[in-house]
Amino acid sequence: MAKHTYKFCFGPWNISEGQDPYGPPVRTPQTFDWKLAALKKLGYDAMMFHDDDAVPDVSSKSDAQVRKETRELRKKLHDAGVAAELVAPRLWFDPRTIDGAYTSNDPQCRRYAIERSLRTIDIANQLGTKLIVLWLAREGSYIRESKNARQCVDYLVEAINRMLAYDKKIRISIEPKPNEPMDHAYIPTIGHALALAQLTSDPERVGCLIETAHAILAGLDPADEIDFAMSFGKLWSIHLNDQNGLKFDQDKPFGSANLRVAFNQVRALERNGYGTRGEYVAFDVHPFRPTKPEHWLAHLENSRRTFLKLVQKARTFDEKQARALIRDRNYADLDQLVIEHLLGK
Ligand code: GLO
Ligand code: MG
Repeated sequence: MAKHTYKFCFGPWNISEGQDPYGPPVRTPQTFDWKLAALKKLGYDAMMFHDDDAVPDVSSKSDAQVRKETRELRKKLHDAGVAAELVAPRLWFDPRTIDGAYTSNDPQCRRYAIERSLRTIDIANQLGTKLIVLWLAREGSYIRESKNARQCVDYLVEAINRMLAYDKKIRISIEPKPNEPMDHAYIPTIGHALALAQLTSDPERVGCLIETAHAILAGLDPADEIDFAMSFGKLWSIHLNDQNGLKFDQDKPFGSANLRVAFNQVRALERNGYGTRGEYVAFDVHPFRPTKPEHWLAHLENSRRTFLKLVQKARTFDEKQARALIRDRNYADLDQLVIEHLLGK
C-alpha cells in the first residue's frame, strides 16, 4: 500500500454556531481571521470556500468589488501559507433559487444561477484553484409533478457546459446528496454524478466529491463509492464525516457513528492512492450543538486524529492473513480479524 502523507482541509462553515431548524445559534460567530488562525493552529493545509465565504454577500457586489475582496483574501491565505482547495457557488440561499437553481422552472432564475456560477469561477481563479464544487442542493423536487425531471437533466448539462466553456482549465466536482433540503434530489449518488459527466461537453473535466454522510443517506457504503469514483479517476475531493443511519444530515466527526465504515473508507483511499495527485482530505463536520465555545474546534481536531489513526490501522492490517481467509471463504474469521484489529491489543 502507498505510504504517502495526506493534506487536510475544512471550510469556514465547519466552525458553525449550532443553529438547527428548531433553534437559534448557540455560539457567537467567529471572524474569518479567527477561523484561518484556527485552521493553521490545527495543522490543516487548506481551506475550502463557498463563493460568499470568499466574498460575503457576493450577489450584491460589482465585479470590481468582488475582485478587490478576493485579492484581499488571497493575500491573507498567502500570508498564512494556506491554500484554497476549491470554491463552490452557494446556490441555495438566494430568493431566486427558491425553486431550484439550474433546474428552476423560471428561466430568469436559471440564468441567475449560471451567472453566479461563472463568477465563482472568477473567484476560484483569483484564489489559485481550478476546482469548482457543485453541491446541487435544490436541484430536485418536493413533489414529482412540479418539474420535468427529463428536462432538468438538460438544464444541468447546459449549466455545466456553460462553466466548462467559460474556463477551459477548470474541473467540476459534483457533490451528490440524495435528499435534504429536497425530498428527492436529481443527482443522488456518485453513479448519477459520473453518468451526468458523460453528457457534458468535456466529460474529462467533470468528476465528483464524495461525502460520507450523503452516501449513507443514499443507503450506500461510502467505501464502495470511493472505489467506484476512483475507478474512473474522478474523485477530486472528499468530505469525510459520519452519519447515524437514515436521519437528517448529521455531519458528525469522522468515525463517530461507525468506526468500521470509517476504516473501510480510509482503506479505500489508501489502496487508490488518494492524495498522491494533490487531492485534499476535507472534513465536512460540525460541532455538536451543546458544544461550549472553548471546545469549538474539537470536532476538527478529532476527525483528523481519527483519520490518521485509521491510516495506521489500514497500513498494519494483516493483509496476508486476510487473503488466506478469503481463499478459504472463511468470512466469519475475516470479520473477526477486522474487529480485533480495530479493537487493538
Ligand atoms: C451539505 C453539503 C455542503 C457542501 C458545501 C460545499 O449537505 O455537504 O456542506 O459540502 O456546501 O459545496
Ligand atoms: Mg459536503
